Amino acid sequence: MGALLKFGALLLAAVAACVAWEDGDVWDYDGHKLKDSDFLALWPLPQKVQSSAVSFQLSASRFQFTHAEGSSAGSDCSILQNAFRRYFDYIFGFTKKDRDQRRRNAAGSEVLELQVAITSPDAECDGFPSLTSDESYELSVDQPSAVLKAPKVWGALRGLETFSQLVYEDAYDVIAMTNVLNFSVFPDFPRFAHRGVLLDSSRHYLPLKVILANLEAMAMNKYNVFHWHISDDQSFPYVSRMFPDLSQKGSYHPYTHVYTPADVKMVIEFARMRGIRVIAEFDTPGHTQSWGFGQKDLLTPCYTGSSPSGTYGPVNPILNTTYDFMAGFFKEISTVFPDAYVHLGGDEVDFSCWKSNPDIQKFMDQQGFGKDYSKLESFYIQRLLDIVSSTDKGYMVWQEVFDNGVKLNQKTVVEVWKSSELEEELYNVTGAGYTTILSAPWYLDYISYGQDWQNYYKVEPLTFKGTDAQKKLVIGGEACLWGEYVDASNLTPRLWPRASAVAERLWSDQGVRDISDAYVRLVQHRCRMVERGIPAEPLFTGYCRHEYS
Ligand code: CP6
Repeated sequence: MGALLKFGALLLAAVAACVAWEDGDVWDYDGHKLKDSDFLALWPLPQKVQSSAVSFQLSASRFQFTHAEGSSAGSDCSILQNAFRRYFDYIFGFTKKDRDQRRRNAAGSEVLELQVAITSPDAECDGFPSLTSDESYELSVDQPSAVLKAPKVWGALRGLETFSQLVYEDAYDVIAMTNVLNFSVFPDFPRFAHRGVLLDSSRHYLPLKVILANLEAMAMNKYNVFHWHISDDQSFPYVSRMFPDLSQKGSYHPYTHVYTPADVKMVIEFARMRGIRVIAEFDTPGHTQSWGFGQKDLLTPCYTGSSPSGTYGPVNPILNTTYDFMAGFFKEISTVFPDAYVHLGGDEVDFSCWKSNPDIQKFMDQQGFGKDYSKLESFYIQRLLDIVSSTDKGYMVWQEVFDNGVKLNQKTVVEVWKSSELEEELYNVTGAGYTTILSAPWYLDYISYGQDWQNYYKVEPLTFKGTDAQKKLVIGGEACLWGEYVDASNLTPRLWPRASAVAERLWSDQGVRDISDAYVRLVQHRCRMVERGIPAEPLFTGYCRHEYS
């Protein structure tokens, strides 16, 4: 890190007194020496950072975001227009009572605009982000114009976040609340393409407001996937047009604890504006108790001895009606959720109910499955995958689906969640040629005393043995916040800034792993989230200049 930055500093020799990241001095425009902690608050850290000793002023009354000449996006690009408004508010949020007239300094030290140039012919303004979206960007800060170049809007969004993180309040004049820029950042891009957060809206209903606030926080951390674990045993809050009884009877409350088609649309559009994909998970055949209330005969009746016990197990895999239902349901899902992938679950299937049911036993015999119930599970999943493939969607699955030997198509993403034999699993999944994402080390629903973010931060996804080709198949990871002990009252502070540690691991260079450097930046990043209205919990003792209120 240091060497790289010093090299960068040499390149910038034309600028007087260039400084390196760790040990240089930076001065503001009034000649005050700044402490590192006044400005070193980039999170996640860009691939390369070059700093110069020059800092600039910004003023709410003069600063503008503009479309650069020749950009393939203009003021009809809603993603950019929307982002300009958001970031203007974030940058100048604390200068509402704009005192900066008084602080106007000599000409030549103020950034008057950030010119945004989308450099490829198709900016993708009207598109949805995808696994292959280009999120790279280049930012150079100078006066009177800073320039942000990106091939696509997705990179521009990441660059706008970085730009906003370069702004800080001058530490030496608390009244004047001046914003200052003092960095040039050159090409930045993510290390991994899939950087997700899993939220669980089944164990507890999550109001729309909470989901949107967390999408906002995700964008601040350059996350790009919202894995929406929308249904599970406890409730089915998704309002299906084709099967309205699923939520009518399977949600915690049919009017107040559901996601209507309009709600779902809003989540998807809010996410799109921030370059975030929404991947819906409808977990089957296990984790489906709530589906049973609204869809007769979908679940397997369990038996005690020779009679039904009145309880139900996983989806019944031996009935044709099951597959007719799934075909209709996932056809709808494929039109409601625009992402190219849906998550089909497939985890933790409990075989005891299947074992108890005589019809299932008979079916097992007929199929020659013997006593191996994982073969029955595979039988179900295989048919489900064929159904979903016919809707032109790719799919993601939990690792058990791979472990059970189900034939998966080549673009399947296998999500590895078990921490025992994690490296072996990554080796096997990638050895079989499948892409994979990692969630095992990042179960944020686990809490403990102390700074557990450090454990998430220290994880290195590519330490498993395997060829370079295998390692390329690890396309990212997810921070999971399972919902058994989480609802609207505690979700956001439990997730942030702990998920920020994962975000840096997935975005920044492999070599970025200095815990004490991370600590200093993360403390400030957390305060920045707080200032932006996200109730992120503290890392340790201390204070923010603008506390949560
Ligand atoms: N719910 C679902 C869960 C979990 C999984 N699937 C889970 C399992 C173990 C732990 C945490 C969460 N709550 N549907 C496993 C992917 Cl430790």
